[in-house]
Amino acid sequence: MKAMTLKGKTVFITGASAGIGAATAFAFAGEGVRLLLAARRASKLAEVASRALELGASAVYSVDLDVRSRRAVQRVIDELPPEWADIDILVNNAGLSRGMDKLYTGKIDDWEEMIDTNVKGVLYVSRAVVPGMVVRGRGHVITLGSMAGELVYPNGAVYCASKAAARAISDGLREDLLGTLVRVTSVDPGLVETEFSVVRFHGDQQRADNVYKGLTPLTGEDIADVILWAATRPPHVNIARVSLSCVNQANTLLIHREA
Ligand code: NDP
Ligand code: 8X3
Repeated sequence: MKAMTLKGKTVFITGASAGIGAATAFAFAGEGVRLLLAARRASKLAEVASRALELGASAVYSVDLDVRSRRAVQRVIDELPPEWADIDILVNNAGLSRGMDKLYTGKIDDWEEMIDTNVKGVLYVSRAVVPGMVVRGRGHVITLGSMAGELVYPNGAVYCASKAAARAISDGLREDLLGTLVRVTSVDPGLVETEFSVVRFHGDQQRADNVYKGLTPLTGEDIADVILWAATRPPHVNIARVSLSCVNQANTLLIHREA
């Protein structure tokens, strides 16, 4: 069977203002989709929107959204203009890590932010969007998990737990959607150089750069490529999970760095 064409489909990407989300917006734009983009930084989102239009998106609608707010998520979905309401593909990408601390001395505010964004945010957005997909009899939910959800690393227990939860949510959603034509995919990367580590270390660029020192990390474009590939498989094919890393990384604990 032939790959699916996405022209004219409505693709909703959370966390589209930077990194993997922005790269995914650009990759989908090249397919002529209609892009619904969400994040908190409206000015960054506007830059992504205008580049996406240059790259071929047939239309872009941007929303200022904090996925941690259950009410805001529901309001944004409920108040979409009718021509944007039928979401074909949801990319649950908004997410972050905060800090690297031993669990027993960790900052509870950091924990709350990670769990509220990476777990509850994915749940709120999926809960608001998926019922429409079920009614329309088609759809695809693609969620960013992580290699961190497969193997816990020291000082990262809460981030790793949030990504293990994201994976469980994808697996459960796939089971609960059985009998519908809605597909569910978890994309689980290793180290990707984006704003991720700068955010984790609260703006400490030097510390963030050290995360990728001596290796060639994945890029946002590498992940966007996988997301687009999963979305364009023939309609009877469901890519359940893709785990990928740069060649310098075997898992979260085993990384080769050149001196
Ligand atoms: P970036 O920091 O570059 O981008 C994160 C995006 O998420 C930004 O657009 C940010 O937008 C958005 N975001 C964060 N919090 C919220 C919120 N509360 N509401 C709405 N949007 C939010 O990181 P990445 O692109 O690397 O991360 C994207 C996803 O990929 C995350 O889920 C991350 O866990 C996952 N991932 C990343 C890996 C990596 O090594 N980089 C590896 C594996 C998975 P804004 O601040 O404008 O709201
Ligand atoms: C991000 C990858 O290994 O920095 O999910 O946690 S890692």
